[in-house]
Amino acid sequence: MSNVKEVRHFINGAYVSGGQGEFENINPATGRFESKVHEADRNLVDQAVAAARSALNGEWGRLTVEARSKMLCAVADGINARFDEFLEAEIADTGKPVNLASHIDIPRGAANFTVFAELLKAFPTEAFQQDTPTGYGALNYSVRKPRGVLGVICPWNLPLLLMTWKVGPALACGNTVVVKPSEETPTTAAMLGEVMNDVGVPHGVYNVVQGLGPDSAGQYLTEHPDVDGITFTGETVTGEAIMKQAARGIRPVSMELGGKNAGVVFADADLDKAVAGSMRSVFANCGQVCLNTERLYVERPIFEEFVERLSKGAGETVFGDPMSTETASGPLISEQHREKVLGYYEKAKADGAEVHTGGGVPGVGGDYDGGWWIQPTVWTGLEETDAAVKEEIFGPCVHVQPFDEQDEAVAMANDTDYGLATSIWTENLTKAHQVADQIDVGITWVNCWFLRDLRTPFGGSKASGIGREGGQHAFEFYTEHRNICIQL
Ligand code: NAD
Ligand code: 6OD
Repeated sequence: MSNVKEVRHFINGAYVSGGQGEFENINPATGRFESKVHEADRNLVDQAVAAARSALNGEWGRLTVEARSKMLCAVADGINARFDEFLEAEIADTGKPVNLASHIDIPRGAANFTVFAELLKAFPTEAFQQDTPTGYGALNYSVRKPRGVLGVICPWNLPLLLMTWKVGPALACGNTVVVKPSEETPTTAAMLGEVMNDVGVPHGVYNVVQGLGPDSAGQYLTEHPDVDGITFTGETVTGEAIMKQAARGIRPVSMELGGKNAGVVFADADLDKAVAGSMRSVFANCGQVCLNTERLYVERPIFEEFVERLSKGAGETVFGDPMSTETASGPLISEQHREKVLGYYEKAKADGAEVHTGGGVPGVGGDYDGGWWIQPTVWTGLEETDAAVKEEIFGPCVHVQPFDEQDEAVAMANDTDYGLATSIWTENLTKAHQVADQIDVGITWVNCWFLRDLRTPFGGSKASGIGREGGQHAFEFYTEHRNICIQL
């Protein structure tokens, strides 16, 4: 028997093999083969969608909110009971450091079930008694129905967290799902199927098809005529393709897309906090969080000191074994992605950037020399129109630009097609409120980054997305209102 680890589809409560071939899952920290992944064909996607439809029409659709809620809390407990297994699988697929995955990815992945399970129980139904002349004395009430069978398409940067962020509310609302995890990070989505079985989630409620995007599982799923809606997180350009694929049959989409996020640092900021916070907002997860800052606008009196301290911090980054608590940065996700990011490093230099730190590939040593490591990089001196300042890079790099006036900083922060996130650093509350009001993004942090209560809305403006997920805002996508009108 072969010792090769295989990652399969999970359909109707069981692992399923086969499809239109296989692809390799590579460990980004070492560049070595991790597992063989089965790639779904149209037939397997049909099977997964049929299983989800049948589960929707079966026992799952008849469960009370209370019972469903209890089951989803058990899913969260099930993830936590196998915390170390999920942690190891996520680290093997992404190379991210254990400190990050154990504090964010896995616990938040589990919390995505409890939060939505609890929220739904308290969600009200609206009713209006029309006693105006136009209402003719009628009682109107609306109930929320599950949208149906949902296609869930996920990225690789926070695989379990961003997948459960959709599956949690989808199941809480009574939908059934077919998940297509990223081809780079297939493992934890498949493992979650085992947890679903262990806690008694009916077969077919949660299905996973493995594969790529175009001409593969992603496209087959999003084009599938029996899928009632698609929730997607990934690149803006992929979002555009998926919207076209979803247009057939007028299927609704929820889109969480890319960003080119700006941070604004005022001279009155607590500099220690602003530097430490910007270190996280720029370099966390090796710059592979949609919310990472890739542009910093720093008020001129503190500009030089800020650049020096940020560059020093970045230059001291510890690389190495992702399972070591000493390791601060993991690698990029793939060789192809590293080529893309290094391309921006070259382009920035050619465009005249001053490189304060980084700009290349670090020597990590030992087992890790074959991985997709990259140096955190700080630039100044670019034009606002240069590619490294305009385009989403999704790597550990930032351009820092001085400003003199608040309005100038706001104008530069807003001069982008994207509108996902911003961080403002100031001790002046009035200034913080003013700038938060003026920057056109879905989420603004003041003197912090990546703190968000799961009950609050999340999503982007402009090319960063359509719709809001999070808390009860997610119910707008995951349910449909049905209005019932009774003549009194
Ligand atoms: P991606 O768009 O390349 O891939 C995302 C998923 O879409 C993958 O599962 C992929 O297989 C699938 N896919 C690709 N083409 C498809 C098609 N034609 N039809 C159906 N599915 C298709 O994104 P990525 O590289 O995995 O992730 C990084 C990107 O995601 C960045 O742009 C980042 O900003 C964005 N992102 C956004 C958020 C957010 O919440 N706004 C969160 C995380 C990542
Ligand atoms: O956990 C969250 O709040 C969230 N939505 C994270 C998104 C990360 C994007 O890469």
